[in-house]
Amino acid sequence: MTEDNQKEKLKQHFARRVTTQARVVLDTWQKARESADQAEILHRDLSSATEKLVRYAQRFEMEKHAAAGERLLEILKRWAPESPLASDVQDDLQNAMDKLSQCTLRRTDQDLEEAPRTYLRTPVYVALCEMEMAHRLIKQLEFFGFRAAAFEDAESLMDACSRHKPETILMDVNFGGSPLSGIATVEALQERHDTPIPIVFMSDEDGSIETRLRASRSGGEEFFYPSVDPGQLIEKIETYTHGNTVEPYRVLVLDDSRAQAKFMENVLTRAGMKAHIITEPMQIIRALDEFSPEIIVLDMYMPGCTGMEIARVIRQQDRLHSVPIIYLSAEDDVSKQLHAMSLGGDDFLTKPIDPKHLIATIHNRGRRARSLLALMIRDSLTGLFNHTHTLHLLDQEIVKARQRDQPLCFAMLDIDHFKKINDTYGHPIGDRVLRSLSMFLKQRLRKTDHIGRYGGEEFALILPGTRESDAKNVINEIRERFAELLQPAGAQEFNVTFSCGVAAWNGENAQALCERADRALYEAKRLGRNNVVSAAG
Ligand code: GH3
Ligand code: MG
Repeated sequence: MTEDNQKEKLKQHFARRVTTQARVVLDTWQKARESADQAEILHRDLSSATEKLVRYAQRFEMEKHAAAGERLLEILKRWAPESPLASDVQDDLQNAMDKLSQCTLRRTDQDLEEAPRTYLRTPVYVALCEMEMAHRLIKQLEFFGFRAAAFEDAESLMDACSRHKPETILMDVNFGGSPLSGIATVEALQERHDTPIPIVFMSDEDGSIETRLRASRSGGEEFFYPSVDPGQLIEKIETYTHGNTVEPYRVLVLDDSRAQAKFMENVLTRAGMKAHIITEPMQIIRALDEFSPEIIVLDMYMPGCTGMEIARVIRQQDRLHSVPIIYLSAEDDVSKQLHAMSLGGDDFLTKPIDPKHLIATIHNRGRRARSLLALMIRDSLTGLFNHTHTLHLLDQEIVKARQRDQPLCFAMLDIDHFKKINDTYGHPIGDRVLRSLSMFLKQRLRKTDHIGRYGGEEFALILPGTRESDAKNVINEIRERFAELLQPAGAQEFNVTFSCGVAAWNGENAQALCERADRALYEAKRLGRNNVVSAAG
């Protein structure tokens, strides 16, 4: 081993120690939040764990971890041991923890194995009459990267909720022991929060309309009767925990009046949207390419050309066919408005614009456009990108990788002996397996990665900015964890594995890259399945 090699190995070894300690800190924080001895745990355990983290991080020169740890210590010192935890201190602590978990999440060679994705999520609370079932479910949830906790009685659940609002609660209608006592607990809980907690109700005994109504009124988003298998429940829980992260709408505004454009930018930004403003019609093509807007707002009359002419040009491009176009003008002649709409517009707003009206229109159009787009580019069973869109994304990522001179990996993944799963347990269970793998991948890959359903039981991963060894490590970890996951099928359970071929981009086009990944996948199958194989160069 060369000296450099040795140094690198040592560095990795120590880096792991820092990330492990960071994990202990995050763990202690979570434990404290759910415990009645919160203050004591924070003062005693959290302080000492953090001190250790800072010491390690300084010694091994991991500045980000050191800074995050120091910030934590500062906050802890500010807070006197005998006083209760004030909400501003609690917020500061949470922010510092978020920072810490972010630096722990960074996917470098060193902390790849440690990445504790789960800490970024708020918990799912499980309130079922049968503790055994609750614990089984929690185990499954944890496999998917959720943090979950079970409760024995209404009191401890209420207590935990007041300390940490959960993302969702899975609730037995009769939780607590008597008929409908679960719903009563939820009613009491919701009164304490400004925004209701989404609840997934289940019942073995009572599916009557009266009960369903009462459950729904108390914030019940789902009602399972008679009770369901864990796979289905987890899928629902996934919906409620992911729906919250809505990306801001990207709105492109073309208006030749600088003042009007500025006003629009202000209104849109304040409403939490991403606005890109241009005042020169000839910049439109470039803005479309670079900003890829989801909604376009066009002024009707500009020097040189009209908004309607611009709309026609936009509509001539296939990929922009479904992007909503909203016209903006002082025009109040209805027949002219209708004419403008017939040329590819979706809405017409007259100046002066009422900001509320503008925002409402953009929201409505944007939401609809997103759901239409999702139908076009996503696979309906798994919600992943479909084959065509995956290839389109791969083309785009190749262009970016070339521009930025960055690595890029493409992986093909195929479930092992899937036909047998269908034959043994039936097609619906097969479908459930496909969804469970797709959720698993979504949970464990970065936001910047793209996941596609390439074919029946074949998935494709595009991993920008990733070297082959990193890609292989990440996928291998996913493979091992997925293989441990128990797939429920009625009273039975089974395990599923997948094989994968990874190819690092070497300057070739998308087709050649796919072919290499495909050959590596074939090789992975040939070598006995349940493994990840790198493509030949
Ligand atoms: P190998 O380990 O070699 O990949 O074997 P395999 O059985 O997974 O591969 P094979 O290509 O023989 O079978 C794939 C099966 O996947 C056949 C097809 O019926 C099934 N399949 C494809 N799409 C779907 C789907 O959407 N849902 C379900 N349930 N099954 C599907
Ligand atoms: Mg297969």
